[in-house]
Amino acid sequence: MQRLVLATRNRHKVTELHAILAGTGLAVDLVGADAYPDIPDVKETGVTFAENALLKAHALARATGLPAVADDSGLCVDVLGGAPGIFSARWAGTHGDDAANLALLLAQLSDIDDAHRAAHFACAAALALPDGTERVVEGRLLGTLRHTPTGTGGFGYDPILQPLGDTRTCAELTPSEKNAISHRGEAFRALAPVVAELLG
Ligand code: ITT
Repeated sequence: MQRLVLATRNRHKVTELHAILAGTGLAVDLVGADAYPDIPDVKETGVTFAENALLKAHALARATGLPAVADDSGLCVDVLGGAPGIFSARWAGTHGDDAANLALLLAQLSDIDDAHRAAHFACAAALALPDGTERVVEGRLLGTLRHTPTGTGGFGYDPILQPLGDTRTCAELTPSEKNAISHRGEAFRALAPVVAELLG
């Protein structure tokens, strides 16, 4: 089975992507970047989700000699002009401090009423081959932001993003409910046929 390396050390993402790609019927052996501990982290110097996803995928494909997939994702808040956006993972200063990121965002939006709390999760998913071939696709999950965190599932900003048409937050959805509508689900379901075409 073709091995595909996934350019993330975020274990939540590895779990989500296993489930999403399994659901597409794509037969690949998906391994996280943790399987290659000597490979240095890539600086995310891009200014869009797509640029960063491609940077991460190319770096891993070059380093491993294997096809690599990467995603870059984040929360985009309308009233903040799309922020935190590509800075979502380190909005409060420390990369991956989900609790601090969420608390800072809620404090910034404390005076904003429900009519102006539209936001979306965005995800760019990239495939890079060792020969430099690249593809990138995107997905979104539209919603509104709650005033207080609710739910214990998921990660990151899930406890405050309520998807359009639902009364629950993403942190109250089951993993399969979230994958069915999520930005990452949409992006990776779009990437699956591209992977099948280029590696098939
Ligand atoms: P890698 O770079 O190692 O993949 P990361 O967590 O840093 O892991 P990103 O750079 O893509 O990933 O940053 C995404 C941030 O955006 C993440 O830390 C969350 O704060 C937020 N985010 C992305 N997708 C999310 C989701 O499905 N639910 C909640 N928050 C999400």
